[in-house]
Amino acid sequence: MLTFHSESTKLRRAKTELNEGLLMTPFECPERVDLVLERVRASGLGPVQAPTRFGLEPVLAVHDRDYVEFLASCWEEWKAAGMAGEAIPNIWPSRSMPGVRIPEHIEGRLGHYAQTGETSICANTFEAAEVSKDIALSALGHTLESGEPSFGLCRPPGHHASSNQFGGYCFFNNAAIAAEQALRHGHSRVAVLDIDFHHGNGTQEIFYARDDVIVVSLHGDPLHCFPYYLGHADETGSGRGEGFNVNYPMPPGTDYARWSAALDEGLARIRQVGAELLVVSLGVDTFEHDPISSFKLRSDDYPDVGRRLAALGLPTVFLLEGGYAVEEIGINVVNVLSGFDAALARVE
Ligand code: OKP
Ligand code: ZN
Repeated sequence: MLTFHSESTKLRRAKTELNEGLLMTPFECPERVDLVLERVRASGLGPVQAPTRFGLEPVLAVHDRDYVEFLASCWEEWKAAGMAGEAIPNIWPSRSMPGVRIPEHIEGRLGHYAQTGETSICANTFEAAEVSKDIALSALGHTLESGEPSFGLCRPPGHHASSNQFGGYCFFNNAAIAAEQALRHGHSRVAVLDIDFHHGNGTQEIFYARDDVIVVSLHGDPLHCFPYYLGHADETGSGRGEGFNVNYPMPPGTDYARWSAALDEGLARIRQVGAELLVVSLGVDTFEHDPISSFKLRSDDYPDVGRRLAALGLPTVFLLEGGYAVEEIGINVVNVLSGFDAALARVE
């Protein structure tokens, strides 16, 4: 399997994440990329290639222009306003303020475009997000051309980013951008399968009213887990999108037996609707030792995840999302990918 990677994903190195009432060093750190890459190389998964540049047009196909412009200038505006630290959102228009307007001050605009308060914007956040989506689009391009699977070593991740808000370490929704681009290249139905521990609320929002992209997400129950407010089983899509959003919320402590049964159901649904291409939002924060999640998957479970995905028989693009047990992130990611490859080899 071909891996797409760029050192430029590491340009974002935020100093702060608001977690458990403390400003901490972010879990979503550049070292994650090094450790996955190291394991890709050591395992002989396949060649590593640099992404090509696609510009902002494919981004604007899923994100609002004013949101993209905000991300592009946020850090400069924040510094120009004389702020001492990183751009940490701390004020939002609330439900009790109907008809709010977007303010001019960067602090107010930051809150307007933020879902959550843990994610700081710092120098080069926009540049890293651009490279991350270029990696996703390059991986997609390779799979569209060759039919072969590919892996985009994306960072920052994307699945929480909605059409007009960042949050949960995500700025551009890499999986949504890739899925939309696959449609523009002639596919009529694409599946996004999100196996990150956290619900892919951004991906859900972007495609909620559509039937050309089916979104299937397995995640911690939003009654107990971030991002809390979306991801319930009865969120099934709207209008023509009814039935094309499929959520499998599962309780803290979920093990591989339960999780893989949900995976099989999700894969059956993807097969049933005739999806032609699979985009996998690949988070390995389902791992038993992940510091911010609560599922119980073991490193040895991940090759079987890859095998089950391969059995779908679809052209497949893997895009990295979460995974914060950095010691094991490389092993867990590459276990999925090599399990997938090994199953393909058996079919050929
Ligand atoms: C991003 B991705 C836990 C708080 C969670 C943010 C998590 C973002 C996850 N106490 N904070 O989906 O891996
Ligand atoms: Zn996650």
